[in-house]
Amino acid sequence: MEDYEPAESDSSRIGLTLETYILEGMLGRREARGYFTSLLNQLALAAKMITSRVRRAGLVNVLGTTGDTNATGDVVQKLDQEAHETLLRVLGRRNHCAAAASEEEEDIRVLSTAQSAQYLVVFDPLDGSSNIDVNISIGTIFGVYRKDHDGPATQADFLKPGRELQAAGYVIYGSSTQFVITTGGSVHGFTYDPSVGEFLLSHENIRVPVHHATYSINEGNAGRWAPGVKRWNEWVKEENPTQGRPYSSRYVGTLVADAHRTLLRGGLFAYPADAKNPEGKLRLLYEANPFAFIFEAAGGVATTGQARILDLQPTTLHQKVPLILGSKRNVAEFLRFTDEP
Ligand code: P6P
Repeated sequence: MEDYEPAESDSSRIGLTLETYILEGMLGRREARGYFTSLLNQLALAAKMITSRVRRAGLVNVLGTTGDTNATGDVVQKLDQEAHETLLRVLGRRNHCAAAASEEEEDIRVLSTAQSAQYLVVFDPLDGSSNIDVNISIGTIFGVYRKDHDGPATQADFLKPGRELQAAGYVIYGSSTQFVITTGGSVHGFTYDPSVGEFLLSHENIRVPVHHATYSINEGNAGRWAPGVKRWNEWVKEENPTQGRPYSSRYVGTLVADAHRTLLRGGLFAYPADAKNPEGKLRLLYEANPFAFIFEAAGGVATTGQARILDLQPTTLHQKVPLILGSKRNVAEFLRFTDEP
């Protein structure tokens, strides 16, 4: 990952469009290159197109499922498929993206063999799609790698540790649509203004608070957790006002929503391994790695409980991984229990 100058927070920049922020290299890149800049703007365009469909989901007949299941066995919602196809179509237009790996497809999709196609994109087109029909926040997650050889992209090109990401981000389709992105130096949030059709800078240089008395985990899995996770879960709920416990529990069931809240407010999100999901449930390439890259850039931590997420060497496109994500002190509290024999 190249050395970046973290962007200073400058209120005069609030309201700048995402496109301007990228074009003027304000994501903290020393040498913003045309191809990379264009690729990020293509991702922003795809986000606008998906936003317009998500916002009308209740009105246009796109709710419900296609009847298919995707590469990872999840039931495909119509909007999943639309978001997937939108991202592939937009990324395939400018010959800067050589190939994409999506949650919705078993293998990679080669998009260009042009010399200018120097990047690879991983994405979950619509995370939390089971929440679409009940109007709960959903999101898109993406990561950008550089293709480091000539010739067509192959699946092996995507099996890079997350620390080699060049950019990562997500879009949350919530009470407003927000686009959060980092190229490694600092993390910035842009809020969509439908009246002008632009993402406007609203959260410059996001930093994860060092601690917050909130935890986010599906406690319905408690009976399947390892003993250390169970002990941590009891500790956060103990009545101990002098130590600020019990913590508050917040769980949406959409990774993008739970991670976004944790990024802005602090605390801890955990989807640990359990007896039913011994490798965890979340996907390394297009869920855990992009969020790990974002959280570390914002001063947070992302671990499996045993290893730094960004150091993991992927072996398959859709492999699962336990994910513990959040504020430094909250993650340290969690590991204190799970590191015990
Ligand atoms: P559970 C949504 O289906 C998802 O992939 C993530 O967005 C979310 O964090 C997780 O699964 C929720 O899983 O088992 O708590 O419903």
